[in-house]
Amino acid sequence: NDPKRDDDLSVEEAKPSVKQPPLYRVVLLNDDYTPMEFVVEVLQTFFRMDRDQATQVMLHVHTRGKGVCGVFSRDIAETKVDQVNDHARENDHPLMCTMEPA
Ligand code: NFA
Repeated sequence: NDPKRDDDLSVEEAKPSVKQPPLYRVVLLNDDYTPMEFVVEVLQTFFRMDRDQATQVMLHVHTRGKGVCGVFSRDIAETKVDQVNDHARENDHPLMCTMEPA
Protein backbone atom coordinates (compact mmCIF):
# COMPACT_ATOMS: atom_id res chain seq x y z
CA ASN A 1 0.00 0.00 0.00
CA ASP A 2 1.61 3.20 -1.26
CA PRO A 3 1.53 5.47 1.85
CA LYS A 4 1.46 8.71 -0.17
CA ARG A 5 -1.33 8.20 -2.73
CA ASP A 6 -3.76 11.13 -2.45
CA ASP A 7 -6.77 8.79 -2.04
CA ASP A 8 -5.19 7.07 0.98
CA LEU A 9 -7.23 7.98 4.08
CA SER A 10 -4.87 6.16 6.48
CA VAL A 11 -2.65 9.08 7.39
CA GLU A 12 -3.15 12.76 6.61
CA GLU A 13 -6.88 12.41 5.77
CA ALA A 14 -7.71 9.90 8.48
CA LYS A 15 -10.90 10.70 10.42
CA PRO A 16 -9.99 11.96 13.90
CA SER A 17 -10.38 9.03 16.31
CA VAL A 18 -11.79 11.31 19.07
CA LYS A 19 -15.48 10.55 19.57
CA GLN A 20 -18.14 11.20 22.17
CA PRO A 21 -19.08 8.33 24.48
CA PRO A 22 -22.53 6.89 23.66
CA LEU A 23 -25.35 8.37 25.75
CA TYR A 24 -28.35 6.61 27.25
CA ARG A 25 -31.80 7.81 28.27
CA VAL A 26 -32.85 6.63 31.72
CA VAL A 27 -36.58 5.94 31.47
CA LEU A 28 -39.23 5.48 34.15
CA LEU A 29 -42.22 3.23 33.37
CA ASN A 30 -45.76 3.67 34.65
CA ASP A 31 -47.52 1.04 36.75
CA ASP A 32 -50.85 0.97 38.57
CA TYR A 33 -49.57 0.64 42.15
CA THR A 34 -46.54 2.81 42.95
CA PRO A 35 -47.73 5.90 44.87
CA MET A 36 -47.31 9.20 43.01
CA GLU A 37 -45.53 10.67 46.04
CA PHE A 38 -42.95 7.87 45.98
CA VAL A 39 -42.19 8.56 42.29
CA VAL A 40 -41.78 12.28 42.97
CA GLU A 41 -39.35 11.51 45.79
CA VAL A 42 -37.38 9.13 43.54
CA LEU A 43 -37.00 11.82 40.88
CA GLN A 44 -35.88 14.38 43.48
CA THR A 45 -33.46 11.99 45.20
CA PHE A 46 -31.78 10.21 42.29
CA PHE A 47 -32.14 12.78 39.50
CA ARG A 48 -31.71 16.00 41.49
CA MET A 49 -35.00 17.48 40.28
CA ASP A 50 -36.87 20.13 42.27
CA ARG A 51 -40.38 19.25 43.41
CA ASP A 52 -42.19 21.00 40.53
CA GLN A 53 -40.01 19.37 37.86
CA ALA A 54 -40.30 15.95 39.56
CA THR A 55 -44.10 16.29 39.70
CA GLN A 56 -44.23 17.19 35.99
CA VAL A 57 -42.13 14.16 35.01
CA MET A 58 -44.15 11.85 37.30
CA LEU A 59 -47.43 13.05 35.73
CA HIS A 60 -45.97 12.59 32.23
CA VAL A 61 -45.04 8.98 33.08
CA HIS A 62 -48.47 8.44 34.68
CA THR A 63 -50.39 9.70 31.64
CA ARG A 64 -48.08 8.67 28.75
CA GLY A 65 -46.76 5.36 30.10
CA LYS A 66 -43.10 6.26 30.26
CA GLY A 67 -40.82 9.26 30.56
CA VAL A 68 -37.18 10.32 30.49
CA CYS A 69 -35.48 11.03 33.83
CA GLY A 70 -32.19 12.11 32.27
CA VAL A 71 -29.45 11.33 29.72
CA PHE A 72 -26.13 9.90 30.93
CA SER A 73 -23.03 7.95 29.97
CA ARG A 74 -23.52 4.17 30.15
CA ASP A 75 -21.91 3.76 33.59
CA ILE A 76 -23.93 6.55 35.19
CA ALA A 77 -27.16 5.37 33.51
CA GLU A 78 -26.62 1.80 34.77
CA THR A 79 -26.01 3.08 38.30
CA LYS A 80 -29.19 5.24 38.24
CA VAL A 81 -31.30 2.32 36.96
CA ASP A 82 -29.97 0.01 39.70
CA GLN A 83 -30.42 2.65 42.42
CA VAL A 84 -34.04 3.31 41.45
CA ASN A 85 -34.98 -0.36 41.03
CA ASP A 86 -33.27 -1.37 44.30
CA HIS A 87 -34.99 1.50 46.16
CA ALA A 88 -38.39 0.54 44.70
CA ARG A 89 -37.97 -3.15 45.66
CA GLU A 90 -36.81 -2.20 49.16
CA ASN A 91 -40.08 -0.31 49.57
CA ASP A 92 -42.22 -3.06 47.97
CA HIS A 93 -43.23 -0.95 44.96
CA PRO A 94 -43.29 -2.32 41.38
CA LEU A 95 -41.80 0.88 39.87
CA MET A 96 -39.48 0.06 36.94
CA CYS A 97 -36.56 2.05 35.57
CA THR A 98 -34.74 1.13 32.33
CA MET A 99 -32.21 2.64 29.91
CA GLU A 100 -32.07 2.96 26.12
CA PRO A 101 -29.58 4.41 23.63
CA ALA A 102 -30.18 8.17 23.25
N1 NFA B 1 -49.74 5.26 38.06
C1 NFA B 1 -49.36 5.40 39.46
C2 NFA B 1 -50.61 5.65 40.31
O1 NFA B 1 -51.66 5.95 39.78
C3 NFA B 1 -48.36 6.54 39.67
C4 NFA B 1 -47.08 6.34 38.92
C5 NFA B 1 -46.54 7.38 38.20
C6 NFA B 1 -46.40 5.13 38.95
C7 NFA B 1 -45.35 7.24 37.49
C8 NFA B 1 -45.21 4.95 38.26
C9 NFA B 1 -44.69 6.03 37.53
N2 NFA B 1 -50.48 5.54 41.63
